[in-house]
This record gives sequence, C-alpha cells and structure tokens, in this order.
Amino acid sequence: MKLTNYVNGKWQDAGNRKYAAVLNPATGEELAQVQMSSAEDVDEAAKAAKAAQKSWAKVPAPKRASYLYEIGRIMKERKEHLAQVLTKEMGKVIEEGRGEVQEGIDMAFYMAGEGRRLFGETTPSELADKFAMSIRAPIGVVGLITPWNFPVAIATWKSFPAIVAGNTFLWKPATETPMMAYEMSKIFAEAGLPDGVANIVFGAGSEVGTAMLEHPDIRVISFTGSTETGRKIAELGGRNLKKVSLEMGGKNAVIVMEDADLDLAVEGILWSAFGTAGQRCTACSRVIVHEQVKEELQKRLLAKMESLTIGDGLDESIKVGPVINKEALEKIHSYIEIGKQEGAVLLAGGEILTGGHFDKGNYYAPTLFTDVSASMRIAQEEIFGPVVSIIEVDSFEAAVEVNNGVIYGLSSSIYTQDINRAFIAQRDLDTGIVYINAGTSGAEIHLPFGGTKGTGNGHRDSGVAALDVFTEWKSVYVDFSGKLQRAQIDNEI
Ligand code: UN1
Repeated sequence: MKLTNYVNGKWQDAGNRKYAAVLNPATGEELAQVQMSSAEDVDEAAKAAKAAQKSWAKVPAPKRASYLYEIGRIMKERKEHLAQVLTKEMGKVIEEGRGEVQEGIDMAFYMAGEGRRLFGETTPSELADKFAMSIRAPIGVVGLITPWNFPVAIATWKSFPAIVAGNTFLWKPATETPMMAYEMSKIFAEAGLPDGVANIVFGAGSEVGTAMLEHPDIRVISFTGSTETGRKIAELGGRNLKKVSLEMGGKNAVIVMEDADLDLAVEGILWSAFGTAGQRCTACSRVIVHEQVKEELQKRLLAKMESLTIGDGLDESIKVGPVINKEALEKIHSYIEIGKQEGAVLLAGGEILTGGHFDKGNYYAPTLFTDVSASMRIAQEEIFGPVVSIIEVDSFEAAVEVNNGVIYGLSSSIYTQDINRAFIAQRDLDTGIVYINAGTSGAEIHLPFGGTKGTGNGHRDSGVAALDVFTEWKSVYVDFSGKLQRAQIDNEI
C-alpha cells in the first residue's frame, strides 16, 4: 500500500515518487510505503490551503463545527479499526490505542462546541456613542507538525481548533506513523470537509518541515516533538516571523511522601512510567521518594514490575509494547551505561530483549534505577523509554526542589494524604500539569496541555487555550456618534 499526500481533497497518484517503508515496531513487518515529499509538494499544498481559506473563513463557525461533529461521529463508528491501525504502526498496546482514538473523538465534539462559542469580549468605549468589541479572527493557513507517539490525538488537538476557527491547514505527520494520518484524510473526505481545508504532506522534517517554515503563506507552525527539533523550528520560524507553538520534552516526576498510599503510588508509577513503553511526553521517568518509605516503595514497585507482560500490543494481555524503532532502542540502552557509570544502581531491566518474537521487534525491558542523585544525566535528560530513576529525599521541600531542578516543565505528581501539602505542591511544582494522587500522564482534552521552561514556548495545545494559537485577536470599534471623536483627547475623565 502506498500512502500519498492528500491535497485539495485528493490523494496524489502513486506515480514516480520517493517512498519510505513504514514498519510495525512489534514485528518488523512492512505495513506500507509512505511518500517522502519535497518543497514543491509543500508549495502545492500551501497553495490549495490558501485558495480554500478565504471562503472557509466565511462559513459560519457553527457550520464549520458541523463538519467536526461528523468527523467525530465517523471516528467513533470506526474506533476499533483506528485503534488497530494505531497499535500496528506505533506499537502502543491496543487498550491505549483505543484510548488515544477516544482522545481524538473527545476533541472533535469538544471543539465542535466551540463553533457556537468562540467568545470574544464586548467592553464599554471611553467615548459616548461608540461600541467596542474584540473578536477571534482566523489566521489563514497553518502548519501542523506532529509526533509518532500520539499519531492521532495530538493531530486532533491542533487540526480541530484550526478548523473551527476558520483556518485551513497543512499537516506533516511523523514519517514513522503516517497511516493514522491517511485514515484521517479518508475521514475528512467522508465528512465532506471542503477541498483544501485539510491537506496532508508526508515526508522528512528536514525537507517538508523546513519548506513549511520557509513558506510565506503559512502563518503558524504548531509543533510537538523533541526539544532539539523545536529549537530549530523556533529559530527558523522566528526569522520568518511565524507564530510558533512548541510542545517538547519532559522529565516528569512522581513524588511519594511518607504519608502516601504506597500501593496507589506504585500503580500510578507503573502506569505513567511503563505505559506506552515510556514514550509519552508526560511519562514518569523520575520517582522522588521520602527516605522513610523508599525501601518499601522500591520493593512493591519491583514486585509489580514483574507482572508487566511485554510483547505485541495487539495481544490484549500485553501491558508494555515495543519502542518505535532501532534507533530508539539504542538511545535508551546507551543511558544504562551512563547511569551505571555515574553510580546509579540498576535494580531491574537495563537490556534490549532478545530471543523468539523479541528479535523481530524493538523491545526494551522495563528498567528501574535506584540511588540516583538529582544531577545525574539519567535524572536530567529525556530518555523516552521505559526507564525510571528513584531519587531519595528527606523532606517535602527537597522533593519540590528536585522536581523543579530540570530544564523541562511538563508534568508532575505527588502522592500524599496531607491536604495542605497537596495545595502547596500544586502551587510550587513548576510544571504546566500537576497531579495530586495520580501519575504524571492522563491529560484530558478540555484542559490546556503544555509545559513551562524547556518544554514549550508559552503556548498550549487542547482546551480553549488551543484557540489562542489558531486565532488572531481583532479589536473592532463602531462609532455611531456621527462626528469625529478622538480617543484619549475628546474624553476628559
Ligand atoms: C504526549 O505524550 O505527547 O496525558 C501526549 C497524556 C495523554 C497525552 C500525552 N493524554 O499522557
């Protein structure tokens, strides 16, 4: 199967194009071939998006929203199929695949509701017989660059607010996971979304991403991915005066205080750290534990880790799927040596799994380090795999300091029964998302998603906050006095 770009409501013919193989990370099997586009392909899509945008912006927002209701309805109807495709190309276990598709469905209905809101403000004018209001205006053509770890949910966080707000878009999905984008192109077409509103261009970041950043007609770039790539996007986007929204890495921690419900904490850690094989931006990669409960927590965590089943995520009994590719496997593994050399103690895992079906896929053993100090590289750098480091502290204050002592600021969590501490924690943990008595992952779509410091650049995905990325504020003054009225001059207050 050849996946070609979706431009102006049509799929390009397979023709004489460049392709890359899409592999199932669980089995190594080739699933499809994906088009590797050029700057010309980007230009063609940007032109189509531009041509469609003016009339799209004139469609009343509730009508634009009606397409989202239809998209959501089809996604719901097709949920199992989409989840299967997602698990095959990305590797996450099927239960999580279903959850991710649900996240997209939720986003469709939520953003569709915005079609009847998109609130601006009315405010008194400082002059008599004058009316003042601010409205959200669409920006134009927007560019979306999405990662492989959430091939559909993150794309919906970006494309659905873009659609309801009256923009048209060009979406570059990750090369590893184009099949979900292809599925979405079929859904866009079936929902009757006018041609040119949604355009999908497959290909490499260096080629397609760069061309998007340099294209004069693309006004916004919304990106989720690595900090390294995000920095390059910010630089190039800055030079080209694009509005750039970045969602990048994390080094998220679960804090376990001495009064915590330890079994609950263990469950939260297990889910946040090893769910999606640790490949979530929100994954827990540090456990900051009070010295009084460290040994006990460690013991219970190790015991529970033994029950983690590893394998092909299509098998319902599997809890931890493969990692995305061989490079990821190597990168994760390189941190094991780094951790050992720095003096951390390896309690479990630390190996690429081999033998039998493991040989065909990319499987890494769930890994636990202990006696890690806050400044070690394994406690500072994003590993993006099933690797957790236990850091011992002697107080709540020290726990907060360790949590905040990294360059990232996406998600944090604290387990405690003390209500005062919980509230101090939500105030003092310097991440964009804070959980009390729950792990670090599990964001819901109607709240803003994003992080502080090196995780982002001040924007947010999902929630109403997403509309800020895809709209421009327009202030409108209506003077019905029939005479010249000069603000700041003709109105002595
Ligand atoms: C991501 O890892 O980039 O909160 C997104 C969560 C999911 C989204 C994660 N709802 O883990």
